[in-house]
Amino acid sequence: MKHRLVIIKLGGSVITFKEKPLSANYKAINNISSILSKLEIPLIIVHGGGSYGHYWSVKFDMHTKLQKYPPHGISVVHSSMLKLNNIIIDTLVKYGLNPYGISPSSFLIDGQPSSNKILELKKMTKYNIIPVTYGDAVYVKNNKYSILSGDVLMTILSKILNPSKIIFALNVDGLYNNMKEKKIIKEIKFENVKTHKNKEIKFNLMNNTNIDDVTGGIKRKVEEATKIAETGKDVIFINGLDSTQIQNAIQDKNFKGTIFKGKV
Ligand code: IP8
Repeated sequence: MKHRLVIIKLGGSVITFKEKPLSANYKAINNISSILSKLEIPLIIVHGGGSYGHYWSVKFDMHTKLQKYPPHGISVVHSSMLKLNNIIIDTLVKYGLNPYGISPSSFLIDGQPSSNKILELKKMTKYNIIPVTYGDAVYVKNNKYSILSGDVLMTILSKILNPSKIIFALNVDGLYNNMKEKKIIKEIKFENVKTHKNKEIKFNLMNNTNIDDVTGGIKRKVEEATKIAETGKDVIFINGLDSTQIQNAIQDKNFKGTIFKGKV
């Protein structure tokens, strides 16, 4: 097995039906697990909350802001994420893979990433384990919590682990030029987004947000991709409901989607 780490975020809209509370998309999870089982690649999976975590976060008015939240809300949001994580873990196991569910709280100290702990995740992949972490209600300190998005975890992990590939699997074919034409942008250059050279792209990317998403939908993904691209790494957006695209992206083949090119 070659040691080129891939980090993939399975969006909540891929692994759940977002409009139907507490409903996992087993077909999508099976397809993805099946594809991953053929690839033999060191892998870390991050997944979103979809109709599990987001559903309960909205109900208990919990969001990314660090503050005191109702204890029952914290408990229920976390418990729903454990359930979703377990569905993913069980499916990966069914396909012969070796996933290991990891709560983000186990590698954050006072809400801040612990490099030592995070480096352990990469070590685990060397011995054929697939760490599977997720967005969650995380304890920070002084009885304060926040909803941490899996998208933010992507930035944290990418900065520390230096992966060879960073992939966001969405429920659409990539990032759209705008919401009217819905043309997929094939390539975005960090420099263009950062310098506002291409104001239209930046504006449209930042404004196609799903309001039901407590962590910020596409806007958050673009923000995190920009942070990752700033470190010189490319970020790929593909449709996770089309598992062939996951395979193509991982295997350096032509894929349908958007590549957000890292800073040169
Ligand atoms: O879907 C959010 O993770 P995301 C997790 O990756 C919760 O933003 C608990 C809503």
